[in-house]
Amino acid sequence: KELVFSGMQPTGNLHLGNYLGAMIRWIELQKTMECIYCVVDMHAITVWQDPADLKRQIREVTAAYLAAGLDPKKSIIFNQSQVQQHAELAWVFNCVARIGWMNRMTQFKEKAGKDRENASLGLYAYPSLMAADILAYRATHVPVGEDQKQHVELTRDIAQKFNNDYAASIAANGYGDAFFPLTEPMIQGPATRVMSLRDGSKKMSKSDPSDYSRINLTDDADTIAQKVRKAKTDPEPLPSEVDGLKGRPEAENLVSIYAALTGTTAEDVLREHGGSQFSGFKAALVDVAVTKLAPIAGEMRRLMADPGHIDAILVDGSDRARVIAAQTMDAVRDIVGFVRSR
Ligand code: AQP
Repeated sequence: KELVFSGMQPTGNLHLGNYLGAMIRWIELQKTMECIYCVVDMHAITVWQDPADLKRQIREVTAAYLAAGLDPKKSIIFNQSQVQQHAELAWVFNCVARIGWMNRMTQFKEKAGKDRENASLGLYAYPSLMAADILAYRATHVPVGEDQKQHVELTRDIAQKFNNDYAASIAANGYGDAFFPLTEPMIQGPATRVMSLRDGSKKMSKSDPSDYSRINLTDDADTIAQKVRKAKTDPEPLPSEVDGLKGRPEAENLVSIYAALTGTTAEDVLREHGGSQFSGFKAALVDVAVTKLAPIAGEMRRLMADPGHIDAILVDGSDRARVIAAQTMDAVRDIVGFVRSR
């Protein structure tokens, strides 16, 4: 059975990269597929989070999901820590995954930086928990931005090794040939890697110290306009063909953002704006960005005024998620050889 799973970390400052790289696709997918969208709070604490801030950020990410158009009646929306099977399955996967696999993860290298000895063990094991998030639901599709491709591939490696190592037990317990699916990453659309507005070689990120590097989902119209106006560009006008964007990462980034916001392609954008100076193109970009994002920010503010309502959605989503995850975990206990009384 096909099932979609994805999530975001409640680490503050949800930005245009999160929205265009992942969320915009999630909203489309919920129209035709069964979808589970998680606020991955256990991932968030792999780096220090102030407890009061974390609580607020969990509700803020949930509010962003809802404001952007995720429907809790259609999709399951919940926070990870309320479904304990994620942590349980992650432990089993820690014993399936190999240290050598983790050593190849580029996100760990980037996030741990030079002081690797001081990074949390959780940050190192992050991909194993992510595999558990996905496979607790035996999800077949994971819509993410380009930066998460390596982690979804690792999820497939873990699923494959589990299926191989336990093949005899999977069959003996009546679970067929393979227990876990080999999940597909869905990396689609014109903006799978949105770059920083200050530096076209760095991805737009929550943790960039410069707020001018990103457009936050909570930015008001004036702030969006200011950030777009200040965005780094080169002196040439826009090309009329996509080929002309080669070697011009900042121009390519703004064109991709425009295309993703308007549901078109870079070709379409250049057909309309090729030959324009950046001043004119940026003004058009501000218009489309404000049109798309201002209502989301407004709705987020409205939702954040009633945290009880957000919490109720998370409790309901967690209850629904737990039913599925518990079935998977019971089967995993049988397959691994744990004795269970219920
Ligand atoms: N710049 C981006 N372009 C496209 N997609 C992006 N995503 C993140 N940044 C971009 C996608 O957003 C989803 C959620 O990401 P996450 O919350 O798990 O954290 P992240 O990837 O670590 O996001 P950040 O903003 O880059 O956080 P920091 O600064 O803490 O590292 C994922 O689907 C991701 O691909």
